[in-house]
Amino acid sequence: MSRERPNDLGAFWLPFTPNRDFKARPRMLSRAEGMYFHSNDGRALLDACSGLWCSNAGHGRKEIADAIARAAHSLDFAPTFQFAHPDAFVLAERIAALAPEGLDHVFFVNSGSEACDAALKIARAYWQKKGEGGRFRLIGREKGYHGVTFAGISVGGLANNRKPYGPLLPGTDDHLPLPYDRAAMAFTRGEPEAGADYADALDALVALHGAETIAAVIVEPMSGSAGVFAAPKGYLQRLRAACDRHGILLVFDEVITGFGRVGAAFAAERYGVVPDMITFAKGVTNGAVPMGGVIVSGKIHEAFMTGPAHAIELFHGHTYSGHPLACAAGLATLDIYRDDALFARAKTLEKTFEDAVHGLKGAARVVDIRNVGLAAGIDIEPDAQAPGLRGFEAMRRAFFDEDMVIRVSGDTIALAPALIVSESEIARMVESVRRVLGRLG
Ligand code: PXG
Repeated sequence: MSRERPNDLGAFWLPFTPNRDFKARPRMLSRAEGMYFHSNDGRALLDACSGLWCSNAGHGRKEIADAIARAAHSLDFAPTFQFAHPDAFVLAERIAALAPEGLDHVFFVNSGSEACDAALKIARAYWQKKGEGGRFRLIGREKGYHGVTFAGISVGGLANNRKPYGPLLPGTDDHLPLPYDRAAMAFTRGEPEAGADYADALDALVALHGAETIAAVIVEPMSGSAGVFAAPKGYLQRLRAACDRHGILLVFDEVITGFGRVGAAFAAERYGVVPDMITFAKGVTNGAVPMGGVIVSGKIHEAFMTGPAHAIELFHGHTYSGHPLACAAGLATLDIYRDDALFARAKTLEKTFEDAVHGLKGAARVVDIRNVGLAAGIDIEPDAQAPGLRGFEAMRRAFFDEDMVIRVSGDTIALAPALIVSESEIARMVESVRRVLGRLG
């Protein structure tokens, strides 16, 4: 960190943050190590959400820092338009090896948003290549979060992210329902038993529009930002079958679920369902350098590898696609996941985590608790006059009273600790949340 201190906090416009409130009482982080952030007033803060669901191996991993430094000294930048560098190929291979068989090509970008945007563009371009350019519709899901590009918010289903920005992308008006019914599913542990038939909603959209107009369906195998909604048992299989019946591409947005969050390299592995594309970001570099990407099936990739050999097959990419520092961080991160067997550790800890968070049933104002892997959503009863206020207050109290960093979206608390979390840290997290809930207005 630079030693310079800001003179005032005016210049930086914080993302997804009430800026005026923040600047009145800042929550400033200055260092991070293991399960902890350190605030600039000297407190160690338990990080209950792996940064923003990204530092899955815990903070301050020396191997990653060293790899980034080596890369910065030896190859600070290399274009990947018409040129490349070896690490990008090695990392692509390593990522593809973690994905289900048949998903063996990786397109690099710099964030989860760009990953979703790229996947949706590849889907439309694929159908044009196949001579079925009439397939343009991109179908998302209610409460879905696929980042903040125009495509991402269009297939996304979070109203606040969409409303200020219309009109949105044509061909994205239809959304599948979130496979969740509070009356039937509140306080479910893990994947709900019932609800696979929510996937049948795709048949209704096909009946309405014709399959020949639909390019792809994009879903998070576990809705993260919406507040941790696990897919019901059999739901993703049924969605895969419906896509197959109608020739529609299926994209899993694994920006959160990838790299161990659900006890496997990808949710595709946990559920035994093979999508046509997987988007990833966050955990691929442990959050240490921005990076994202799309893992693409051989079938899709092959469709592009036609035409004259000198011609560009996909007019897409970024200055920083496959950036050397990101690739170095990615390789060091994947080594840690493998050497420390962190995906298996997440799986082993899942039950302990589940028992701990469901222990909050009956705590003040808790109206639902959901979990899968090392992720949990805890719904607080909203203040009828001010939705989101209690969630916001919970986050602030956790920080100032409990020395803990939690994520909230609206009135839902999200817990998603790094995969290195100890059982005692899980217990502490939950007890801190309990105290915070007890003190809410
Ligand atoms: N897809 C999914 C499933 C995500 O969760 C993105 C795409 C976009 O990634 P980028 O790198 O562009 O932010 C995300 C991001 C939260 C929270 O606490 C979630 C995200 C980001 C920040 C906060 O809900 N998810």
